Amino acid sequence: LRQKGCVIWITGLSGSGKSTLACALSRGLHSRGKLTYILDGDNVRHGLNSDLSFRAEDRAENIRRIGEVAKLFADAGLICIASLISPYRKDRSACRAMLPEGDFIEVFMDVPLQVCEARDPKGLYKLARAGKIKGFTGIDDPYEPPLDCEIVLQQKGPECASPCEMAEEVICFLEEK
Ligand code: GGZ
Repeated sequence: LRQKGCVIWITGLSGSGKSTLACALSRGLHSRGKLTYILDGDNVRHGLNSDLSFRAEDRAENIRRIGEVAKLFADAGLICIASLISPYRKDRSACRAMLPEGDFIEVFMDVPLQVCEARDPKGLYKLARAGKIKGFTGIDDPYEPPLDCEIVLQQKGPECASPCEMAEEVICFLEEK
């Protein structure tokens, strides 16, 4: 029995929790007997996309390649979870257009810049503020939030959802479809 593939595309700022959600989501889906594969921007940039910088054209190419690979996984019947900043709307919509209607589920990690910057897990915001990294998303490079994505996960108030709870919300969406 073949499961139907799709792409879950997680977009948001650095430090917004994309990779954490991707892992929680993958675990939740595995426990329901689903096959998944995670394509994480930061990881893919070490291999397949190691030739790409963070200039706008290179970000576009990073996103295009990950979109194409995600489509291959979805064609093979897997639930492919792509987690990358993917800051520009036009690049995300180009990936959406690669897939049949309904097979691209865009999830926006709606976390304010101040929260991401306070977390700063890798110290990159600090470097960006000091001018040691140029063109850092949210600091001196734009992030265009989705206007019409399938799921928005907010982490604004003090009672924000855990990664597991957010993963369950995404899984509920998939089950309803
Ligand atoms: C944004 C950068 C940059 C710049 C290095 N801008 O939080 P991280 O560290 O682990 O994840 C970020 C990762 C972003 O790669 P993506 O492939 O997701 O980006 S994009 O979709 O825009 O192509 C961050 C690190 O790389 N990083 N320099 N200038 N993030």
